[in-house]
Amino acid sequence: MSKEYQASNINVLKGLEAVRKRPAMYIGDVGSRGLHHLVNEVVDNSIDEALGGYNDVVLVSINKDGSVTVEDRGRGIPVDIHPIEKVSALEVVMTVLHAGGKFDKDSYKVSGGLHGVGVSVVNALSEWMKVEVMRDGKKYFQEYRIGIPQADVKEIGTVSKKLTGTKVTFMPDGEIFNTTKFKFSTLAERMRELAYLNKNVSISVKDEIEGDNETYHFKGGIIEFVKYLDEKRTVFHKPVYIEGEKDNVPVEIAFEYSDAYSDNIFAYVNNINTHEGGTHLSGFKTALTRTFNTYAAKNNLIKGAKKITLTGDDFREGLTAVISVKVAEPQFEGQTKTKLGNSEVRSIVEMLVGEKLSEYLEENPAVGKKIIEKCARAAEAREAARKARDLVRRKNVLDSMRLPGKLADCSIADPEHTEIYIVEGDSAGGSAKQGRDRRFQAILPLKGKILNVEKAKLNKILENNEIKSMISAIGAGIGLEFDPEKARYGKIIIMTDADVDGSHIRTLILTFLYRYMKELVETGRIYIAQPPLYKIKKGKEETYAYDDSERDKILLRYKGNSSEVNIEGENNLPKGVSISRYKGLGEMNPEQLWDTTMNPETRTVLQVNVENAAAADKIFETLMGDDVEPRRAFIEKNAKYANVDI
Ligand code: 0RA
Repeated sequence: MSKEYQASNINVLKGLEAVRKRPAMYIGDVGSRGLHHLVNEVVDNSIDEALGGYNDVVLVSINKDGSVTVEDRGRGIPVDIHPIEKVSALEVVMTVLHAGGKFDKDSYKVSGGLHGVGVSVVNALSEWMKVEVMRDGKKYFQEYRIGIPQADVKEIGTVSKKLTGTKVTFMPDGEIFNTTKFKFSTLAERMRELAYLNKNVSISVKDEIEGDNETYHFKGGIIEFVKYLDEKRTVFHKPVYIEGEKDNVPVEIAFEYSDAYSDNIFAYVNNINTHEGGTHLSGFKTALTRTFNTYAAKNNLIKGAKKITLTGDDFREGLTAVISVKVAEPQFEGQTKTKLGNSEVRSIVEMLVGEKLSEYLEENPAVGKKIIEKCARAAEAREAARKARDLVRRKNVLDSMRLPGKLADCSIADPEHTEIYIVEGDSAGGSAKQGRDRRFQAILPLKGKILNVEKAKLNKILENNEIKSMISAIGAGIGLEFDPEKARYGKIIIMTDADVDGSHIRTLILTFLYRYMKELVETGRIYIAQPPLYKIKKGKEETYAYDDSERDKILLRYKGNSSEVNIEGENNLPKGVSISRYKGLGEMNPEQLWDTTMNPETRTVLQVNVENAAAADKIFETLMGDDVEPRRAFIEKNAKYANVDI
């Protein structure tokens, strides 16, 4: 059967082959990110069913064998014979590129970015895949290997007529992916986000290997989302909620103000986080500024000796907002294809927000007054900060022409090829300066504590010496004026000791970069150096181990596999072998530092990425906010990942 099948479906095979040949074109990359994208792709289909009102349950499971199952209670993929392809529609959806959407024109299909490539792509990249469909009182089944059906769709039983749905199980192909290990927390974060954005759906995730499980169902939708985002902040009022639809574009917005200094606006189109913003976001911002200013003027709410005009920035300080729009044919633009381009959406959002927010303010004057007063205070503070910054500028400290004295710059100027190591402590800085390749590696040692930017006003931040040197070394400004094009280095590598202090300093630096040079984080230009934890010596031979398991492997090699190694007692070390644990970078001489941590040929660096911006925001808030207890709990739970895997 299989051979005959292949011969008659040559186009299908060609399509699947194209996906396997260039997987990155379809799913972004073949690392952990691309791997998790497979799950999102299947879940998107279940959510599409929910958007149509046909589904309210999604179950995601990491199975014991490492495969993933996504199950829903939607209509079930149709199984009737497809008029053109002459095979079951189920088989077409599972094997033909972009077939899924063709059945169902009315729904808000996601057609940009990396989403919406179709389940067939997941199928093509899976060692095997199994699908079960419940429809019309029957249960159907089909199985595939690297996308190729192993038999026709088969009826395998009967179920209650009312019970419909789809269950897809797939094993990612180890020949395609660098890693095939799914991470519960990555899946759970996305499912939580989806549950906030789709209030009618209950989404469960479980990990049969690690034993984790979570169920997310938020009846309050994005109202609960903003509350969750502001959980650790002091808020000034209950969330404002705006909902409406115009020209077939449903718009949903929730926002509130807190005592935070930054703004946190998360804008979604068809459940995709549009990191780069776009017309929906600009429509919202314009309406927010205009409506509040009109309201303030009308009610004479801005007082004080000199009348200040409130700008958009003033109305966004401390603002936490979630914008969610559904667009039938979204155009995604920008570097990472996460910027909405549809121009009609700007005026739709602008009009809806203008109208509904004015109404809201008329009905809730106390909230209106609080917000205006808060934003007026923000304007005053901004004015003070501007003066402070001008003063600093005049002193030339922030001037990119004047580099910090501690910086050992590299000789190449092209950021394409250069990197800067931000190093904890002068002594490690000294070793790094001597050990580096000075052509393309710059070293900036930082001494003492970096200010916690999560808790300080901009003018205070600009007074901090360590922060000033980072700003001028990188040379691209900060905050609203930050211009990633101007960054003097391609990679920014944070190198701190492998101890608690080092991890704290690393988090402080990351927080600063995330809040004030966000694009660098978003475009993957921030890295974390990985110095070794142990040096193992036998005679003249020295080996480095970067974690405990690596250390044990090396020891086992020295000992031979004859007996177990117990490193707890030094006495049990193999004969002639000694171990030293590095306490800090300063203990390594320049050559060692180069060999183990800085040589691009041999080092490992961890790239910091923001897979999920809402989760990252929460992490920084938890790590750097006022409450000690959640921070302690978080660090204990995530000791290894806390600072890296944001
Ligand atoms: C094509 C057409 C219809 C539904 C689906 C695909 C569908 C796909 C997936 C993938 C996972 N869960 C899914 N649920 C549904 C429309 C069905 C109809 O018109 O009855």
